[in-house]
Amino acid sequence: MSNLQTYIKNHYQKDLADCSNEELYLALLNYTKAASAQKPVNTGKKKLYYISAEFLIGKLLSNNLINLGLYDQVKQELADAGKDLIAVEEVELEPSLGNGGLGRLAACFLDSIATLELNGDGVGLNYHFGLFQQVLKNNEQTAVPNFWLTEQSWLVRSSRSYQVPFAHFTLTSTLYDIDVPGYKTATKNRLRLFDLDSVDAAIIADGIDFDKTDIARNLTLFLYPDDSDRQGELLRIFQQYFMVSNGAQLIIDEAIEKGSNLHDLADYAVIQINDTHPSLVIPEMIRLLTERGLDLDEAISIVRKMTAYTNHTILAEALEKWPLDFLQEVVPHLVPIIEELDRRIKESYSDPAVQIIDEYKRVHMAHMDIHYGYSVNGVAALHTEILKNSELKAFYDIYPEKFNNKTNGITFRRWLMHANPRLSHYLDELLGRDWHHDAAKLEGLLDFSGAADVKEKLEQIKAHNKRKLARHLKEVQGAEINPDSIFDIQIKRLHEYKRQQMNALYVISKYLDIKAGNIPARPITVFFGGKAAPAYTIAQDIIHLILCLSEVIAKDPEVAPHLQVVMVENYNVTASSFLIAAGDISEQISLASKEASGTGNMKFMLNGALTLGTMDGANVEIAELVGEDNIYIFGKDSETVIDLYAKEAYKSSEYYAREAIKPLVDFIISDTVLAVGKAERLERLYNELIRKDWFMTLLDLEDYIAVKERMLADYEDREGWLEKVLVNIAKAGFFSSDRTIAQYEEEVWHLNN
Ligand code: 26Q
Repeated sequence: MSNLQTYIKNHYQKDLADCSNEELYLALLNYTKAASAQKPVNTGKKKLYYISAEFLIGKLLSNNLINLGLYDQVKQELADAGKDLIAVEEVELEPSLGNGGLGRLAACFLDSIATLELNGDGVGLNYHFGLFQQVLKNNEQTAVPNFWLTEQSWLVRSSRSYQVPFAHFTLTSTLYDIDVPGYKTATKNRLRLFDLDSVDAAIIADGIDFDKTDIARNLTLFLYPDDSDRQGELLRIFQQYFMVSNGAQLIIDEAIEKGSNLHDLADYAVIQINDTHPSLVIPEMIRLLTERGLDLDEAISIVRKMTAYTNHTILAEALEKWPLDFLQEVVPHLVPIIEELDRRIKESYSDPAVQIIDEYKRVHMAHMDIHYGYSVNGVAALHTEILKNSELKAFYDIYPEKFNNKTNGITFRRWLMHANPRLSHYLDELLGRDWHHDAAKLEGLLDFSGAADVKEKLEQIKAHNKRKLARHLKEVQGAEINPDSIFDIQIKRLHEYKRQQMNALYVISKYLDIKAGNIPARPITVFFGGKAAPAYTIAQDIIHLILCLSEVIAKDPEVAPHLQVVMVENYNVTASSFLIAAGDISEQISLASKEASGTGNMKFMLNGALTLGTMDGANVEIAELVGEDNIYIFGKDSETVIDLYAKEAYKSSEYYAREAIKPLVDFIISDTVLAVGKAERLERLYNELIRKDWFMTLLDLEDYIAVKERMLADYEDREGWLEKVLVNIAKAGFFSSDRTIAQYEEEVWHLNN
């Protein structure tokens, strides 16, 4: 590849130094695409199709440059011409093709699959607006369409196109590809995103509302925020079927192109079903195979040999159960197949818990996946144990051999090299570069335990990243942040089980403490970031409370110098890179048993933040790795919580009555907060907490406050704190998604053997 300067001269007849950042971005986009176009795609016989409704890939320019080995050269060339790669990066719009953890996981996995040179593509949908953009106004969230598709982009329109039959019409798809270059590999993979040429943004009315019945014009307009309204559900089925029918046709075509006779399809393809959103691929693949002449028994047995399912949740409301009526309305040709799959199960098993179609005629998508796939995995050790012992016990009893754990991971290319270049370079200096390909090598950092110069450097790097975040937030939302304060960060989708409301109650307790004259040793900045599904009222109310507290505190001269609350607007992958590198305290405070894994917890650990968390999801594994001295654990454990649910024994009113808790909860509806907020929202949240509190906020609140206070006190022992930071970074290697993907290959996919 010629250098960038020459490329720009040849293609744009201009000097690099004379280009605007916009021109440089487009030049770099095409330069990078050209570089990856030169790489051949992986060609192994067997191929993985990672089907997912979400791929939260984030901006791609820098990461692709890193993976292509061009980053340092390009950065230097730009700098020589007085240009800044960071400023050029800002021109790129972030694709918002995901909601949160599950979508980001899929993106990290694509990076690792390519890096390990495994033959595997992502398959999904090309949403024109993706997830909504969050605008904070009057202390509330509003949702507006997030425009990200530009005329020139990473998408490459392919010539592949399929017919997808629905009840009353057939749609013709177009396939777009995005290259996924591995980290310094000879080969690449692709993200295959299906779309419809007829989609038309003109049908968007107000905000993110649109005519949900005009399928040909709306099918790939938006990604669904996780709890959709009733009429939206039909559209969700349209989207899911469109995704999997295209995916199944692609799989069959590519296998035939490589010589498959379809009887041997399972030697050519394996499908990973990312949560139940792509589950209709099972009946669709069976339909397509029988249409092509295979008999039903054989089609079922082939599909069973080639599909594997990942579960990401135990929350009942997030497990998809589609009314058979809905499927009849959208994809009637799948209904007899699903009924037959269900009939076979009912013939063998009498337990209603394992039925595919239940007594209310609802189709349990996860049940179909477990019966008709060969592998079921959870995403962290604790989560998989809960699936086996309670949530999916009836299935584990039938198919113990199908169950396996794959603890999630994150790609260190984005979450260390790109998000935190200073730390990344410093680790190179101390340890060499072996960790780039073998993350376990980070353990070498333990050799520097106790080294004062290393700790000092880690401190400097964190301070730099804190200033960088402060500058960024000043620029994008005008926030004035004290970079010398402790950065306490909770960034993730808004959900009651994640308990942002508990953190807000801590803020109240700190506020009242300061008002009472107890000044903290050092100022604290509490950052929140996250979107709430527009139809999820209580989550909106929690955002409202956070924003009100932020205003109350900012306007109180007694408190403002010591405490600040910042709600980061439109939290997304781009924002998270800044936040992750700058965190001191990583808030991972879900109700034990409810967070399947979490991946933000891993990102913070890798970047030298200490975890304040419950024994939930992957926090449990972090705790095991770093040891109890290097993590701050509080709250009831999962067994206790599961037991409380089983016995219906948790009464929030009993906790509310406690002396330490009542004033905090009451403050939500105090005159102070009501003066800046909406009574309806604040009262609803207050009532929810004292009457129901389904996710047991008040159960863990006192312990949370006590442990957080201990953590803040420990922060003042800088030597001691930085020792813990060092141990956390050293032990983070386990959470590389390269490790996770190697395990999927070894235990589930078997692409190379
Ligand atoms: C369901 C039905 C209808 C419409 C939407 C949905 C829907 C959409 C998105 C249901 C769930 C999701 C997303 C789930 C998710 O992000 N789960 C997270 O997955 C991470 C990766 O495994 C875990 O780390 C998190 O613990 C888990 O919450």
